[in-house]
Amino acid sequence: MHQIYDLNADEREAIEELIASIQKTVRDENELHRIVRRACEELPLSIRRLLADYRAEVLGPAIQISGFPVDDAVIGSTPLTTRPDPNRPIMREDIYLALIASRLGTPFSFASQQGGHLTQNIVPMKMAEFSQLGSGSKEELVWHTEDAFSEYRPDFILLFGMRNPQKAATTVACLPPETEKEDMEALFSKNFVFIPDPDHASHLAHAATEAGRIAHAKMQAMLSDPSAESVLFGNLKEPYIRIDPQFMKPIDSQDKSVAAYQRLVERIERSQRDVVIDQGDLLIVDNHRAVHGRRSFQARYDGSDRWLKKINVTQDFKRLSELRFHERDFAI
Ligand SMILES: O=C(O)CCC(=O)C(=O)O
Ligand SMILES: [Fe+2]
Repeated sequence: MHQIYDLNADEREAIEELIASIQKTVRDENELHRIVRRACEELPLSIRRLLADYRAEVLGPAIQISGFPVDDAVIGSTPLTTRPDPNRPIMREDIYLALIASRLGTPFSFASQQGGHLTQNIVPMKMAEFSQLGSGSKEELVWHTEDAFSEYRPDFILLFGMRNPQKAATTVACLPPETEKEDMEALFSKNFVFIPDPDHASHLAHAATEAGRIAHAKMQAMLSDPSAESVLFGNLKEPYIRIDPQFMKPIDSQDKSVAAYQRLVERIERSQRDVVIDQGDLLIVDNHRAVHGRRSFQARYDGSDRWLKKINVTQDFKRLSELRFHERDFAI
C-alpha cells in the first residue's frame, strides 16, 4: 500500500546543492519558512511531479522517498529530550523536510509542542517510556490520526529517519476496504469527542510567555467543552478518517456508530503494516486517508537511539491565521 521512490544520483546532487545554498544564508526558522516557499520550486522535476500526484490522491495514502544521504557523524548524537532549545541549529535535514513539505502545502507547528519548532524531534525519553507519546518506547504507540483533537490538524505529516538502529517500525493503515456500507454510514454520525493528548495539554500549564499562556487556555477550553465529531467525513464513497482510540470517546454509547467504530478499530488493528523508517528515509502520510503508529522498542538513552524528525503540513494556511500569535510565524 505504500509506494517507495528511490532518489537517484542526479536528484540527490540537485537537492544537496539547493539545501547548501539555503543553509549558507538562513538565520532562523521564520526565515527558513519563507525561503522554502520559493526554493521548493527548484526541487527536481521528478520529485515535484511525484508530490503533485500524491497531493492529488493519484497515489496511495502513504509514500516513501528514500536515499537522502545522512552523515551519522555530522548529525551528532540523538537528543535525550524533546524540550525546545533556543540554540538549536538548522540542520540540512530540517531544510530537506521543509522543502518537501512546501510542495505539499505550508509547513506549520503547534506552539504547544516542543516550543513550536518547525521540525520536531521524535526521540525516546526515559520519563515517557510507557506513555502514548512520540517519546515513548516500551509501549506500542497505538495508531492514530495525528492531532485528531484539532480541527487544524495537519493534512500531511512527514517523518524523516535521522537514524534507526533499533529498526523500530512505524505502522500505517488506511480505512479497510472491506468496511461495510452500513458501518460507513453510521461512522458519519457526529457522536464522538476528541481530547488533546498530554503532549499538547499539560506542559504549558506554567508557560512564561503570552503565546504559551494563550495556547494553554485554548487547550483547556477544548478539554472542558469538546465539540461533537464523526469518525468519517467528506465523500461517502471515499471518506476521510479521523480516529484516535486512546483519546476519544462516544457521546451516546447506544448509537449504532459505536458498534461500527469498534468493528473498524479491530479491522484497522489487523490491517496495519510495518514501515521501518531507516536513516535517510522520508515517510509521508496523508493524515485524512491513513492512520499511523509505532511498534514498541528498547531504548538506550545513550545518544545512539532512534531519531526521527517530523514536520506538519496544512493545505490551507489561511484558515490558521486566527491562531497565529506566536513569535514563530508558522506556529499556531
Ligand atoms: O515514531 C514514530 O514512528 C511515529 C511517532 C508518532 O506517531 C507521533 O509522534 O505522533
Ligand atoms: Fe503520530
